[in-house]
Amino acid sequence: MADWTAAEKSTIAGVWGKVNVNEIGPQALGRVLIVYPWTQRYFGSFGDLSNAAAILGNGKVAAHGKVVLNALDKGVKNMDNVKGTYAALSKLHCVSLKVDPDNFRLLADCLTIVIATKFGAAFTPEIQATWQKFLSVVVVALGSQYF
Ligand code: HEG
Repeated sequence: MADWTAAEKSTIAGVWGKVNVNEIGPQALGRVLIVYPWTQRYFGSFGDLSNAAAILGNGKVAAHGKVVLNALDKGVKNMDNVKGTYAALSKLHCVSLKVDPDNFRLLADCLTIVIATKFGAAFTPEIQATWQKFLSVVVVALGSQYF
């Protein structure tokens, strides 16, 4: 899939090392559900998603945000085989969960925004570029079993 330079790998490891999954995961998924409300259709069993405060205070959203970011950890640790790492998860989202793969990009973008807000000036444009390259590869990998 993608070839990574040592500098890119180090940048990704650096960003990821500063991400608290338990904090950023809930915020990123919460932001997706608020900014793109149609994504709520996949989480019908999660209870109250009726407004931003309800979403950000929803324990099931928080728990699932952590699950998603813990899955991202696998990609960070397997940067040379991101596609293989997410093959089964892609199939699950396609066949069982029936998640429109466009939504992976939305989640990636919200995650970047949450990280940028948290890191501030330390999240330079160069770091952002490498980080978004990595997330793009993850998004493509998660969509790879759809066709
Ligand atoms: Mg998905 C379940 C990872 C985006 C909707 N997601 C899961 C699970 C993982 C995961 C690890 C648990 C799988 C299992 O039970 O074996 N999701 C994951 C990643 C990303 C992502 C890594 C993107 C980076 N997911 C995503 C998006 C949506 C979505 C954008 C919908 C808008 N995921 C979804 C749903 C479930 C999972 C509805 C089942 C949740 C449940 O019922 O607990």
